[in-house]
Amino acid sequence: MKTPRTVLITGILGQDGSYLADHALRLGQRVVGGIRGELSAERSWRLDHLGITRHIEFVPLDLLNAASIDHAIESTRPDLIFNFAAQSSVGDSFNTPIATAEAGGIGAVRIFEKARTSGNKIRVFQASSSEIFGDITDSQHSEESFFNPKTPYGATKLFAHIMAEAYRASYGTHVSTGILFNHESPLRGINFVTRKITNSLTKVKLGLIEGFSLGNLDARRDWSHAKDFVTAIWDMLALDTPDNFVLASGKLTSVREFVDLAAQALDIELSWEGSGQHERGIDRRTGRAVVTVNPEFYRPYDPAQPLADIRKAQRVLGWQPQHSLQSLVDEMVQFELKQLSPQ
Ligand code: G4F
Repeated sequence: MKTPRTVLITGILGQDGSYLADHALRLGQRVVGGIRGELSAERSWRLDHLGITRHIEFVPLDLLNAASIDHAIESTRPDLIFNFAAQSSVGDSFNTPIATAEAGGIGAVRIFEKARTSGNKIRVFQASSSEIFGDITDSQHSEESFFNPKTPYGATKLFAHIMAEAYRASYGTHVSTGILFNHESPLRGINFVTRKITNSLTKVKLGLIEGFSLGNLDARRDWSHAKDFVTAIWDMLALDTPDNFVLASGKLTSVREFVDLAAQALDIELSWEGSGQHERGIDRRTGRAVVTVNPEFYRPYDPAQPLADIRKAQRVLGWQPQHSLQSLVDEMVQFELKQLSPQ
């Protein structure tokens, strides 16, 4: 592959787009961020935190608007496109199935189509998701497993995933996908459970709130550091043959266990009492219930996450994650303490 010069990132204001931009800049690439709407300090906080905003060129790009995609690609002539833009919350997808499908499904195909017809031999990365597996009971899930999504988000991601394969098979388009299990960091949105926990528990520690509520504490997820994923994602587009890769840690942890890890990092002694909607996490030092369950945060459908088989990414990409779950939680908690502590 010729050395890439121009990298176009959709969703550059999100967690994955920001870390990928940082990675590409460190490698000396020209980074273009496709953004919908105006850039503001409120929206660029992740890039600002990484100190890279001024090194990025921004171009208007709206996945709902084919003309804006055409213009973004024609005017910047990328060698590589990383498509992270989507409505990325599974929970929100229950309330916004059409918007979720339009941006995450048809929007992805618009990117593939422009990459195909531009004649520039553009390589594309498409962010797929472990939600495409749905409820399946195979012991481990790989790129070859059966897909059976049941959420609007999972169904949308599967459509884009299969379209990526169709573009490869039908047109020879260089589209790779990452079947991404949960990946977190201090740059995670507060609407996702890990960041909600580290942020809320830090506020409890600092006396800013008395407690907070969660939904399904028994839900188990495979949580990795988002930084570990972007290195693998970058390497995917260096392969001569496009392909699909599962990225994960291979270990499942419950939401309750994640709360425990965050509590330990904050030196809060937590014990659990009760069950179901009446379960509570008690601060043993104060006797206060700092975590309660609120059914408002339950989902209409919350498929169990399967165990991931990451051997292909390890074998083909030589990928080895660098962060443990404990180090991820510690980093997230340190970030919250820095943001929330009085100056
Ligand atoms: O953090 P979550 O909202 O992430 P979710 O739904 O697993 O989706 C994330 O990972 C997917 C890959 O596997 C991505 F495709 C997707 O874009 C996103 O990055 O929820 C994790 C679990 C769920 O089971 C949820 O029911 O946590 C449970 N949970 C319990 N209480 C909660 C809460 N989730 C949220 N967001 N808020 C709660 O209060």
